[in-house]
Amino acid sequence: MQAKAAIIEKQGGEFVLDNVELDAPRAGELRIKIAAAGICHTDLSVRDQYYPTPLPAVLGHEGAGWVEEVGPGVVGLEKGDPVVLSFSYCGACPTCLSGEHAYCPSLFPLNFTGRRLDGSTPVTRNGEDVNAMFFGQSSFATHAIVRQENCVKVASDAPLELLGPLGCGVQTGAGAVLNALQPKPGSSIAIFGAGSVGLSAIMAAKASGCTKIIAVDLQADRLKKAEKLGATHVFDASKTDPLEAIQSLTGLGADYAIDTTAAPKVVRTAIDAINTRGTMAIVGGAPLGTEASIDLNNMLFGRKVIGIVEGSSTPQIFIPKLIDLHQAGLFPFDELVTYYNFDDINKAVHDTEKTGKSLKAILRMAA
Ligand code: CXF
Ligand code: ZN
Repeated sequence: MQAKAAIIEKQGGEFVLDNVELDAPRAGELRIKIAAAGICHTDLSVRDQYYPTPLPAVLGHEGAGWVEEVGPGVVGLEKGDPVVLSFSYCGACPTCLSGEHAYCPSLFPLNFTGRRLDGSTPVTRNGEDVNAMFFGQSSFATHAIVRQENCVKVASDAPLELLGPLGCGVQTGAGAVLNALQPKPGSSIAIFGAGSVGLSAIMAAKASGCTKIIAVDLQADRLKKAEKLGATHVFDASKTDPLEAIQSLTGLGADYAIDTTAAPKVVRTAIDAINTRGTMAIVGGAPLGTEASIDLNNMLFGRKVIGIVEGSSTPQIFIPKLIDLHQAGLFPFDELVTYYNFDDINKAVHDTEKTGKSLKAILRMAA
């Protein structure tokens, strides 16, 4: 069938809207009519080729929509079902079978090669292959072929247009706290970067009963939002030394720190900002090969540095929980969102990267 897709043609280029042809879903796949899709920083990292997904490609990995066609062998999903789309995992390896789907060793081939594992792509333009299956979904399009592992079925009255970002950015921040770090009530946590991932972590820290929730950023409006969503203390790193400020506030350092910036200097500060036996988590994706320094003696005293991908989530379990938390008023992630029409994708990117007007842009395909 024909679909409209936003294609990155060349490194650093704008999205180009064009008509493409979608194959029928193969075994284990579905065709989804996309309602809306969020823009995540990783889409822009791939545009810039910090990750080597080949171009031209259809990106987009925070989609939500309705099942339109079900391929052979798909279990538990039917035509018309509303779904949130998340990352792809194999579902069959020991890591997946032990419930650690975010750490599937096939995560890179399934999410970043722009192809199915057999090298094929379901998207063509004028008879030429276009790379797709980005995060198993390529949802910057009116329709997408996805793997069943990507799909999280949601209630028929769920606010579908809002939910796409739960599939990546929001679950990355919230899951780092709720699934991976699991801070005890009364803990202190410092969150570096108050973008959509950091703000999701802040809301989750509040929901977990953390009593010192420290946000560090360079932009006053983001810090204001951080305060609104649960930060108890905010530091503008362009005006205040965040390390000194965190040490003086906590005495011995924070129990937990999360870096969402993937900037080596910030990562180093976040490690230095934790107490002995504290844990610092890296959740942001840096260009391949990026390195950061550590103070070896500091590490001797029981400090831990861990990487957390996609909030250590099993999307089919965690996303419904986030929806419940949202409905209970405990996770107001709608506060992050600005909506755009699909045709305005380049404006949405501009507002995300250049003006800071948008914390989490959502493109409406069905409008
Ligand atoms: C990505 C970061 C790079 C590894 C896969 C997950 N996170 C969100 O887009
Ligand atoms: Zn993402």
